[in-house]
Amino acid sequence: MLYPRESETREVRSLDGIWNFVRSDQANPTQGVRDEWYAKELSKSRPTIPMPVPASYNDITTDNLRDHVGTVWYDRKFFVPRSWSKDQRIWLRFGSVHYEAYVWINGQKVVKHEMGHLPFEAEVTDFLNYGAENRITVMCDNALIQTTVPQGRITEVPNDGGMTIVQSYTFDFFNYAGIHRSVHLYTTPRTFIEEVEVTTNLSKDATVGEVFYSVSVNGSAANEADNVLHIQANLYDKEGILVANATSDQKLGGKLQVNPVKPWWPYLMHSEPGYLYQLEIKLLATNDELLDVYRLKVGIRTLSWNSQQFLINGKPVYFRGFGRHEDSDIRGKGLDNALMVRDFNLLKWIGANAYRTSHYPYSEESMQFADEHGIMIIDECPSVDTENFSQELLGKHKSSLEQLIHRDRNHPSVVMWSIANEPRTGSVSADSYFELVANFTRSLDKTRPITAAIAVPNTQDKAGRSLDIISFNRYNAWYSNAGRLDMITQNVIDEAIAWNKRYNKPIIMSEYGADTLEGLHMQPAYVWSEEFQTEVFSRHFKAFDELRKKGWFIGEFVWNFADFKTAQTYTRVGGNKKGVFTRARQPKAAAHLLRKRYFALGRDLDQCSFPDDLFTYIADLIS
Ligand code: GCB
Repeated sequence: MLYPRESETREVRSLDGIWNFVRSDQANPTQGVRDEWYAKELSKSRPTIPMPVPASYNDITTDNLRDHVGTVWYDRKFFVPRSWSKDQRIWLRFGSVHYEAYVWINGQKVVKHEMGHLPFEAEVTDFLNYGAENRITVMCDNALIQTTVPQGRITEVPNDGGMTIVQSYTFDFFNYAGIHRSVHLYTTPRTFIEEVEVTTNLSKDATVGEVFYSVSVNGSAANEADNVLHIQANLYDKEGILVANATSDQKLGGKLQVNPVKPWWPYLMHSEPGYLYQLEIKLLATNDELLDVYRLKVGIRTLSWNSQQFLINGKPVYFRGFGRHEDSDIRGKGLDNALMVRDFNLLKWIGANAYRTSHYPYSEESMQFADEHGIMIIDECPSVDTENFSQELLGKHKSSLEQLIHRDRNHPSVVMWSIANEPRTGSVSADSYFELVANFTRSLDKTRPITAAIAVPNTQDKAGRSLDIISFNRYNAWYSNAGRLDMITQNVIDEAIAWNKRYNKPIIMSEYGADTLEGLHMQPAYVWSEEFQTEVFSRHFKAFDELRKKGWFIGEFVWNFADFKTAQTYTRVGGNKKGVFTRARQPKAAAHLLRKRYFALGRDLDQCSFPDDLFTYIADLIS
């Protein structure tokens, strides 16, 4: 699915802003559908409150909307210009609604979509009033059950006043809900470019680059025998200079060659990381009439892997990064450009070259940003704590990967697919389940390796054989042997070796860390203090350096980039505090240590230079 972009043949309009909002009665979640609230303005059925889009709705009000379970409703009005009635199509596109969405335009149902964190769209050409006012209504359901991705449970339990509905889930982040990303209306010509798939290659000496593109076209002209559509593809460098072009003869795909090429490199692996070309795809009719134009950024790079290494452009990669969350005060999981740019500034400040989109796909805007800044992404689907493996769950799990790969396959920053976080891979049914999920993923994209972040002991795991790279999560000195800093280094070494021995594949430690309350200081280190987090990191670094010598240990990912909100439990003080940064995106003490390590690794492995302020002057004697 293509990101909505303007061009000489396309217009894009945002529907972001303040919408009207109604919550359904928890005990009666389908009432709005039965009573057809979508048939007229919501305010005619129920009192509405203002609700920002994009944002999670949970933390906006001062009442208990935070813990609402079930359906909520949004609506707003918008104008469609008269000029849009001309010979073209109009599309309505949501960047994401969590978890399930039903959408009506002027009272007519146009689309239903299940799965948070992923875009969906519908053609609304025939539903709109042109040169007039229109109404969009959205019903969003946040209920998670055993066959949703991720899974949860809805139970009815007694409370002080009678019975109430409770949502529970085992995953460790708040089930924020609502219209999380932007809503767009956009136009395309009647016959238009529907999909573009790009893959790239480099010559052995990395001087010549190849861009393979394949286009799918939708529209009546595509089916007319006498109208042989073709593609003109132009590739421009960063300065806007045309460096390659091709006209495909009666085909909707082809190859561009760039010589000399500037490959896409990760941050700190090269002096010019994140180099992007612009690919211009022009759809032409037989008579060379221009039907549609779509432009996208392309990074030219290769990925390869074997039983020991993961390589980019032929060079072994050592990942130094984070598990993260899309999470912030007030807006929850709502897209926020200020937060996104701040986060990338912090990632670069700290010298990270990668993150995992734990535990669901992140915004398309952040994927584009990662391309531009050379941050490698392990792209995770929304399957967390996967258990009770059923056919229905399998179908939805596969669908989440299909949607994810279609959305993200053209991003050079995406270097790996993660098919689950901490699935219960000790159970017998996990074996065939993950084989099916991994094979399905491979059938959609063979150019990237597959991983999953596993937490069961390696002796019990049944998924690793289906993966290309093994990632494991472990909390030494926290969930096991709490406070025992002397029980980290050897345990990490032993466990990584055991994983490698069992599967003979590259190994990543995809989570480690300790909850840390900003401002709590204790010497000697004590759990929850800043000193403790710093020590926990340092003991892990020691293990990682031992493991790096073995050749198959390829990365370290701290849990977590920033503090984030979770469900309420007695183990969480205002949320999960394992952030290296606070929820307000300020560094804790351990951030300064991590920064020194990540830059030291960058200098050692990739010859990057140190930032001037990496070390604080102490005395002439020490440098
Ligand atoms: C994990 C999970 C992550 C949690 C983390 C923790 O293993 O993958 O979602 O937040 O542990 O802090 O407990």
